[in-house]
Amino acid sequence: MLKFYYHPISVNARRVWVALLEKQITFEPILVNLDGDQLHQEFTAINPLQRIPAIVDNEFRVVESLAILDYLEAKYPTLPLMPIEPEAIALARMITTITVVELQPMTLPLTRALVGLEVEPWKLEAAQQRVANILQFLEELLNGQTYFVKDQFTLAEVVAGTLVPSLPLESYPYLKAWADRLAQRESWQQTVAQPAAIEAALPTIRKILEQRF
Ligand SMILES: N[C@@H](CCC(=O)N[C@@H](CS)C(=O)NCC(=O)O)C(=O)O
Repeated sequence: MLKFYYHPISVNARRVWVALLEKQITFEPILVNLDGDQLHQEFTAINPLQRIPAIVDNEFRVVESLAILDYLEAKYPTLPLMPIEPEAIALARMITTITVVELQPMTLPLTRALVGLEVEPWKLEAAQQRVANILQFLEELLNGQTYFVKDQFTLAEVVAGTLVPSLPLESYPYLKAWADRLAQRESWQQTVAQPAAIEAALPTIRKILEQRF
């Protein structure tokens, strides 16, 4: 059975978790405690970069959340999460890439501030500006539709929808309605980080943010 290495507060792992549930793939979840398990030899053998998520499917190992999503899509094509029209593929890829490459790094200074770590004011302000800029672009792309690719639920939702809803969306009514819609899905409800889990992981989150970002 496919093994899924994760932690319940990890945004990077959650996008894979949601995809596994949406595609109804049977899997064995394996919790990796981020306070050190990721550095142990057993997990390092699976991911030498010592990060979750990772999967092992029939002895085949994949790391990096976007690569895992691509693998799952190709290997388990029923209940597809990627469109087939060129324009729709480009749009879905644009959203997933913007989320991971542009938006996610900009949320790090905001998270640092949220958990009480020092952030230089100019860095915080620049990150807030950039986040606002990206959310405005996503708002325009969504343009009141049910999903980014019209009425088709795709990886755009899986990837953006597991990060964007954690940001303040009062100024973005389309994104807010979309986030509320996603929150109704079973896959979102099953994978949402519980306040107790977040609270328990706060020291670990602080440590990782202090050491790496
Ligand atoms: N680019 C990677 C990022 C993975 C990543 O940063 N994972 C975090 C959890 S959200 C992690 O494992 N951190 C452990 C550490 O930094 O020691 C992906 O998309 O899979």
